[in-house]
Amino acid sequence: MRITFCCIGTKPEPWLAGLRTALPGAEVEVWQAGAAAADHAVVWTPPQQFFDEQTGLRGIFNIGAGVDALMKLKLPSQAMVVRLDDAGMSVQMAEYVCHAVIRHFRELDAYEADVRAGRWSYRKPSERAEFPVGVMGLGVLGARVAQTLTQFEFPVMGWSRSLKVMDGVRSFAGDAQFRDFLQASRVLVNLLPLTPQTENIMRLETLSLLQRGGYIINVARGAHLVDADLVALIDSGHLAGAMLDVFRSEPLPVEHPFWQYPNITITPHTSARTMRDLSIAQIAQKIRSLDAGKPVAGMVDMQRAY
Ligand code: NDP
Ligand code: OXD
Repeated sequence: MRITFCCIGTKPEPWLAGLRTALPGAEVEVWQAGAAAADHAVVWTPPQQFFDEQTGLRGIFNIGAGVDALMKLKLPSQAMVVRLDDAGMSVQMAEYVCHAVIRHFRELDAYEADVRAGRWSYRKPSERAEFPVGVMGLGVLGARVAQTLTQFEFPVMGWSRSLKVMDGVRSFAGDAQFRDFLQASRVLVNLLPLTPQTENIMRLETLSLLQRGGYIINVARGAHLVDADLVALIDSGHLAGAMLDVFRSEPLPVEHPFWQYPNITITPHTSARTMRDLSIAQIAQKIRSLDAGKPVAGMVDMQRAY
């Protein structure tokens, strides 16, 4: 079996070594233009040339959960596209989002500023009931985040394409219930895949439906959010602020207003990192299952684009 590795921005050696150990007998090499045809590919944001040359692939294994970059390319039609399915990311996402919600709810930035200014001051505690959190996307990551948030006794809501049944989480589904979901939320967490249906989903018209004092946590993709609309709603006082991990252009350009904007906290696409060893083990297992004709978790539905 031949596996080709084409992960832009990723140091290949440890992945090659890990895949070779996990799949003894497989030939695993970094892709170069003109390389021999492979059976499977391990990829992250590969160029179109990669797929133009590697037309016989049976499996394309993405070393991330989001496949939006792949969906922009023309892929070999017979190849199965498989994404990472948690692989250590859901716990990180739960940590990051709970941190963001609690930091905002407990006014920890304001306390920090007070302390730095030498002030020993108290703020009136907020009521949890007044901070309903809505999670967009109740898939592998969103479900874990929503469940973890219930531990802190926030009212938690979730929105997805299909209705979910989750303890302590009020579920909304489909376009028909989107408005009700937004109106019931004050803090909005985005964990949707980026697809033609979800691009620009956080814009003036939708974010205006959040309860006053709303707060945005975007950990999915930058193109879900219309940046200027977020700024306008913070300026108008409708939104209190945002914590953003993902951006339309990454790294965030130096001149972008988010770097310095009051009440917007940014992090460099780090909310849930790909864990190499767990990912290698998962991909190796998926390759074995695919080759044995067994079901593979995390198979991308090309019609839905996630
Ligand atoms: P999943 O595919 O498991 O979950 C996607 C969820 O979104 C599902 O609940 C799905 O609904 C819902 N959904 C999709 N389209 C729509 C729609 N049009 N309307 C309503 N709901 C919709 O993905 P993951 O949870 O694994 O990952 C989510 C995203 O997180 C990734 O696509 C990626 O962009 C981002 N990500 C970001 C990282 C970071 O470091 N910032 C790291 C990892 C991922 P249903 O359940 O009904 O199908
Ligand atoms: C992913 C990511 O999609 O890292 O896994 O953003």
